[in-house]
Amino acid sequence: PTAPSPVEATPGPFPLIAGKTALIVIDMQRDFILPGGFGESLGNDVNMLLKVVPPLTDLIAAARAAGMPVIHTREGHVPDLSDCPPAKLRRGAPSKRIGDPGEYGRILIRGEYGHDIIDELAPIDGEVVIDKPGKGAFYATDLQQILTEAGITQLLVTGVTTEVCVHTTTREANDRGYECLVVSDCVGSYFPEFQRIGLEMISAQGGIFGWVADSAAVIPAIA
Ligand code: TIU
Repeated sequence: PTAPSPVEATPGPFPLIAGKTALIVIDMQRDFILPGGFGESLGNDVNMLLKVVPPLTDLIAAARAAGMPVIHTREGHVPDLSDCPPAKLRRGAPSKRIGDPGEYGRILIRGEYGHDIIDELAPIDGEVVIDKPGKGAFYATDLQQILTEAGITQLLVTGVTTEVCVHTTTREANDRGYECLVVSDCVGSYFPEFQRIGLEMISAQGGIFGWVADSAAVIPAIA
């Protein structure tokens, strides 16, 4: 670990420490991002998420070049749905429910094409992929243990969606003592107003559960 390189962030500088920071990429899965997947079956316009891909591609490349760990997550369930609470299965009125056949295989089921990460952001050899049944990346996963063993205390948080899995994971991480910077152009929501307010909620009240900065501010600090 070297001295912190401060990132210009809201509500104030984020002390990024090389060797103690990981980049987490949440749920950049075909089922959320491509037409015909779970996201669209919920009634959402998936185009809203596609704009995250170019800046996130650059951020992941910068992290890899700097030797910063990149950790990917995927939301989904085992084929018999035994890890999916009935309440989650019944929720809402999607045109297709979790486990139903979709355009890319069974919706949000591990091992199906739609459950996997989009080609542009595919993990490379050696990167951790966390399969999670919930919205948060800590619930019912090994993430905390993996971070502890790697000596990680700070997270750069990216992925989709801002107000659901990104928020849940950032809140869970904050409660566990991690300092989290959410990268504003590398997180996406189906709802523009949730994107804006979701980011404001993180850094309000003096950074109540995190910091926010864009990739242009983060990339020079990790290079
Ligand atoms: N990954 C994630 O955010 N899961 C969701 O279900 N998000 C929605 O916004 N629906």
